[in-house]
Amino acid sequence: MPSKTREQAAHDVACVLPDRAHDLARLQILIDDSEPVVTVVGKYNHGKSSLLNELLGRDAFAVSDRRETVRLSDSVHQGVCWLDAPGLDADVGSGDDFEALRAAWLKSDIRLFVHAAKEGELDAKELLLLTELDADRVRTGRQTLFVLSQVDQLADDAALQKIGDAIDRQMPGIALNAVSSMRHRKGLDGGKKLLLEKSGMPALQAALHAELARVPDARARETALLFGEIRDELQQLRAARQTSLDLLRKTQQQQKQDFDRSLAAVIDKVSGDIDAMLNALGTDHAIVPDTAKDAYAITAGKLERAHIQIAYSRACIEIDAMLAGHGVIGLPTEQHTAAKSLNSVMIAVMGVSVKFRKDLHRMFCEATGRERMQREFTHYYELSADRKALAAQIADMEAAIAASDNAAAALRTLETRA
Ligand SMILES: Nc1nc2c(ncn2[C@@H]2O[C@H](COP(=O)(O)OP(=O)(O)O)[C@@H](O)[C@H]2O)c(=O)[nH]1
Ligand SMILES: [Mg+2]
Repeated sequence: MPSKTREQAAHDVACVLPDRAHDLARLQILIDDSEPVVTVVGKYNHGKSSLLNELLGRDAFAVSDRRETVRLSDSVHQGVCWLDAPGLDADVGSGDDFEALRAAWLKSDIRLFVHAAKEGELDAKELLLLTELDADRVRTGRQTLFVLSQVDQLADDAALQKIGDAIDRQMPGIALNAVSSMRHRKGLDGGKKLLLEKSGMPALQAALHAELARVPDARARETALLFGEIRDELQQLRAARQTSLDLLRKTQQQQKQDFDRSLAAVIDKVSGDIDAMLNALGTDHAIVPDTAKDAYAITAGKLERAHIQIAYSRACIEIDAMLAGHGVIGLPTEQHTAAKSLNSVMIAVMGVSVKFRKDLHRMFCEATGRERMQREFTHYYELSADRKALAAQIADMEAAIAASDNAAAALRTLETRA
């Protein structure tokens, strides 16, 4: 598959599972299936670069007493890619070193953990890394060979024994692979077989070759493992998202049903009240205008208007309380006017005009009037902040599920072409 398509597919999966970005990068390397990669890890100046040069049989990597290896450098030799990584104690917080370490970690099939003999036992940082590497071996099958380097710097075999014992107490059962790059080089240059043997390098080389032979199997296993883990995680996430969506939709439906019912009930109730009030009235005095001499007098017209107005207010208050209970409080912002007191759903639906008998009758006692209230309050209900937020949540969840499906398809693309 073109690497562009593959990158896009890996990206689609990582969008949904950002924590898997590293695994996906590793999978792409595994799919590439290039030469097995051997990486050195360990602290700086412990002889990592020298060791690689001896294993390769040529000076491919820079050896120095100073901090040398910052960038990752590689050399392909006899079907193996050798990677020289910066020292563990490199300033991992800063760009190059960190990138190089990350790349080394990502690419390597086999790690050579190098520890200089003269340093004695492992320090906390080395122990931690070795433990992590071991956990990674258990998970992905990638191997780490421990290498006790620069053993020529020890006084005698007793000193070597002592350090070996100390390290064994720290990492029980660990194979030491004691080597000296210096002896190996001298042995080669001088044609001294015994020195070559004593360098420990042939034994390490044999151990390494055995591990290299296992790389194809290990890679197949790791590929299957990573695909399996990611597939499972995608499925679980998809299922969890579907459950959330179902729940949100159910809530949305339930809320709407409750609202419809409450609204119908309150309209029934206030319509009944208004109907009873209107039926109990006698002659309509409200439309008889008051004259100037009635300014301070109580007239039948004023009483009638007050009576009607109070009944109407009561009905409005009951509806308003029901609406507030369902989160219908203000108007949607795009409907706001400069007069703040008018920005309410009650006013938008009921208007501000003074109501007379025929108005109340039309609004509350005729089917069309009640249907209009039901329809318009429902309209504002759906525009209320909570309802809109819920609708937005549902839309987000639907998008998340679509992304999950997209990721699952992308993973299958990666898997079938792997
Ligand atoms: N005596 C001795 N010195 C070594 C050996 N291997 C490396 N060195 C020296 O240790 C220093 C650091 O080596 P290098 O390979 O650059 O270490 P790195 O920083 O871990 O890559 C250099 O001066 C090397 O010459 C060895 O086996 N014996
Ligand atoms: Mg180096």
